[in-house]
Amino acid sequence: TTKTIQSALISVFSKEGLEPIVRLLNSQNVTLYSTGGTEDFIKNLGIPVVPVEDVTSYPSILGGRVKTLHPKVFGGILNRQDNESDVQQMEEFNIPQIDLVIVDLYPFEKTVASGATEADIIEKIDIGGISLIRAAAKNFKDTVIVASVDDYGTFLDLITKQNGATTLADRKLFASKAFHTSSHYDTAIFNYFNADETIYKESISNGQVLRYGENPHQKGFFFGDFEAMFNKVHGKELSYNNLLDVDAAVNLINEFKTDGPTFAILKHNNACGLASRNTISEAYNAALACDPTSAFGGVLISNTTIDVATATEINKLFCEVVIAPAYDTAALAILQEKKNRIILIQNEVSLPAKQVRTCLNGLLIQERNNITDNKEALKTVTLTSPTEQEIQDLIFASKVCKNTKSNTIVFAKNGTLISSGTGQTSRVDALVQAIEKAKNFGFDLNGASMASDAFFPFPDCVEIAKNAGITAVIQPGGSIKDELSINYCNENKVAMVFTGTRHFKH
Ligand code: 93A
Repeated sequence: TTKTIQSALISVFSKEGLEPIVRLLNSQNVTLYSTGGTEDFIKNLGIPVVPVEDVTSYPSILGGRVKTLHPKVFGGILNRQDNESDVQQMEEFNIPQIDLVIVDLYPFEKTVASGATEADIIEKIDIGGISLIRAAAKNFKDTVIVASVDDYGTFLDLITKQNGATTLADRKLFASKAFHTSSHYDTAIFNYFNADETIYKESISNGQVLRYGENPHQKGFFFGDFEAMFNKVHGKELSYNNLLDVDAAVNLINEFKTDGPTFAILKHNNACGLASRNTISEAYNAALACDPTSAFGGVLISNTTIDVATATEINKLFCEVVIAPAYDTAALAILQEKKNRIILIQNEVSLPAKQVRTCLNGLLIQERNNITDNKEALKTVTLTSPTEQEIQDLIFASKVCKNTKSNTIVFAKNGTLISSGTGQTSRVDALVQAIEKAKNFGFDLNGASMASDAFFPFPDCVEIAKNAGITAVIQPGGSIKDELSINYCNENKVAMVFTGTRHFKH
């Protein structure tokens, strides 16, 4: 698979940086073919070069629009050296082998940016060059393609070091870079033609048209395969906000796949109720008790089949969406009594590994947060260790934390979400909000566990938490002032564990 370059076709708009390459190729006895301006440049260096016209027996025609577009050129690039009939046709049609192609395309983007006229811009749409690039890249098994001035340095180093030879891996890497160049080039042309976004508007309407966006005055679309993830068995169309809540619900319940029966209630993408119990109806009742006010109009999700007892309880609540892996037949009949209630069966489909959102005039892309804190990852940093129950509650609270908008503080006890502070601009505000909510709904925080999505910059949070009754704390750790929080916990017999993993969610 290692091949030595014996012939090259060079056709570059900018001649900058080309000289050392041409000199090296010449010193390695490579036959050079070239187009008009590039040919002059090489000749002026005193290096022998064959005009491409000698290969095609055609002059450059139509004002240069057709120079290299010829079977003898493309045959030389695209022939498969291990294909008998290709080899035979090369001979039959007297096609010269081309091992290396170097192209620098017409500067389309620069021309657009210069404010040139449409006619000038159109002339700068490279046809032959882009075809040379795509042909050589396609045939990377036999051909080397250098499609950008940016790759000259790498190419020079490579053929110097390997004495004119390339490996299959080298050629494939250059091919990948070449398709990057060609796709970028065609995208720029598309963007120029689609300046008024007509095609973008057309293609967006291929998405699922939603009744509206986040608010009634905003248009909204969904792009995705909803049917692959859910079987909708009842209810009205899902709205933009329903979809966001369903997304949050699925992400949250995924954390409790291996736990016992677990039920969650979400509002505005955050959990306002969550509990794990021996039965799903107990879990539902405990989840609802967390914050029955917020649960009104919420999205409900279960990790277990919904039975009649649970459906009967759910039916007393006004809720937008119910999601579960399955429903007992009689339970489904009960839930279907409310005409608009959306009922979804969640299929076992994994979510994409990457998350995308718009940012300024572009996109932000990140890997999904795949770390779920577990017992093994916990490091006790205080003299007091958490009890077995507290360890379970700490992990439970941390899983909620990970799926709640930052800054957040989550309280949990005996497999139940007690309260949380969500989306606050300060951690202390989140903590105070959580304490207030717990009190409002009649919870006793004594012996409860606390999770924080990020470290405590000051010891104020542990102090306020301890005074509210918290006995165990989970947090990533990593503040330069960790020691102050640890000292406070030690003096007040609070257990604290570090996870080393931050769970911001913005
Ligand atoms: O007008 S083209 O699309 N027609 C062609 O057949 C063709 N072949 C190479 N432009 C073509 N090229 C481009 O010419 C190359 O991509 C390069 O940008 C330029 C090199 O021309 P010259 O060697 O005459 O300076």
